[in-house]
Amino acid sequence: MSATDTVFALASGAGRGAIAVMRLSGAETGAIVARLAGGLPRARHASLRPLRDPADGEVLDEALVLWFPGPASYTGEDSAELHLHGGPAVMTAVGGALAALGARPAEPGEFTRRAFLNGRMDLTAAEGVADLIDAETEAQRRQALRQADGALARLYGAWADRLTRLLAHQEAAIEFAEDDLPTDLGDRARDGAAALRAEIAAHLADGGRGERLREGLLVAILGAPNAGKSSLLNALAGREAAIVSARAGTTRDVVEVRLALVGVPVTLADTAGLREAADEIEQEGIRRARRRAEEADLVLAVFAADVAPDPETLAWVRPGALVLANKVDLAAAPAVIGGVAPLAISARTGQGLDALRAHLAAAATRLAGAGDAALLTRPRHRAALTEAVAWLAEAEAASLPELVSETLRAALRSLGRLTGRIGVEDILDVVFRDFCIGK
Ligand SMILES: Nc1nc2c(ncn2[C@@H]2O[C@H](COP(=O)(O)OP(=O)(O)OP(=O)(O)O)[C@@H](O)[C@H]2O)c(=O)[nH]1
Ligand SMILES: [Mg+2]
Repeated sequence: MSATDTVFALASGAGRGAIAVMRLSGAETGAIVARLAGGLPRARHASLRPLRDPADGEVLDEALVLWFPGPASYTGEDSAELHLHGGPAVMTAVGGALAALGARPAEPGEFTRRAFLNGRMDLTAAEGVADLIDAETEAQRRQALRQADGALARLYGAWADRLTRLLAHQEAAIEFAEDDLPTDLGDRARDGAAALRAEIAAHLADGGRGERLREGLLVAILGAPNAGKSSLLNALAGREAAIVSARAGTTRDVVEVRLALVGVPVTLADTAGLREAADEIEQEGIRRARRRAEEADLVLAVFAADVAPDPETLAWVRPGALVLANKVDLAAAPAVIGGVAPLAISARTGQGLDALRAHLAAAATRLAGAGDAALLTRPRHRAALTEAVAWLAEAEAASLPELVSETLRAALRSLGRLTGRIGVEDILDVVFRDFCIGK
């Protein structure tokens, strides 16, 4: 199986639909489409054609055929799209004909992989394409689209270019020490490394917002039995997702609902009421409640306004938690709970829920952003950039020119892994472009 095979795949979802898009890419695309559609249409123009079985000439479907000659195509190769009628039998028949004409079914992600291999996009943009397909909310869509469009590729590419130049200067200073080159090249490389390190460090100090937006936020509802946690979950979700009853200890397991808050995906987790439980199942439920709260980006600590605050929940009143006094239809909310002024709500009457939603929306924006900044979105990005920063710090501290060179090269490799670009040739290019060494 080679990367130069001509491949095909259904680009639209499986199942019945008005239209199904079959996509092809590879060197044989033109020949295969010409056989199937009785000639190639004009490049990048839609053309309605009968598709014929190569074996017996039977018409398989009337399709809109699009021909995208490489290299100005998504994959960089000759490619085509067949817009078929979206029935399973049509897709099977056309797939069979494509296979008979020498194409093979594509692997998952193979079109985008080819686009990367052919230099049409870097790794971060390819990840953006995957995220765009998975995006559930507005803010996620915005973030993924920016990344697919190359926002991170441009940022990291520009850093890699600067680093390549620094390295080239440093190497030139070593190699051609006797020649007629500026004498402060070494200092310039070190200063440049310091400036670049500060920029990358600032990019890393984003509070993990891009990663959180990609993953979604976890909000855990915690409180004593009967405080009204499940009632609150249902009120926020707008449906009866969790069982509510007057019996303390109703919820035994974690009950989760997915919501979108200001375009940020949020998993809201209702948990078992915290107390000294004798029952083994309830104990396990409480263990799970605590674990979920520890993982959460935000904890909603729920107290019932008509009973004294319980010590178990009070222990969770800490920075990052939102303190709620529920059941304010039964009793006035205390002025402070655990040193914090609680938000007064009633899951039953709906009082205070708009204010709570506003608080949650503000927290979501603060923790995850709105997807309109070029933020790193994956642990992989963070790891590579952290590594680059460490190498740059070493470059600044190094006294031997060869060591500066070596550490700059290591920093460049970290950035290169991030974007999937950068080889030694890039450095040679800069050396020979910036300095007219020899002829
Ligand atoms: N009056 C009033 N009753 C409420 C309110 N919220 C919940 N309740 C009632 O309080 C009781 C307990 O509610 P749940 O939502 O099951 O409480 P919980 O915190 O999930 O309880 P556990 O699952 O046992 O931990 C039920 O009878 C609810 O109807 C409220 O705002 N006002
Ligand atoms: Mg409950």
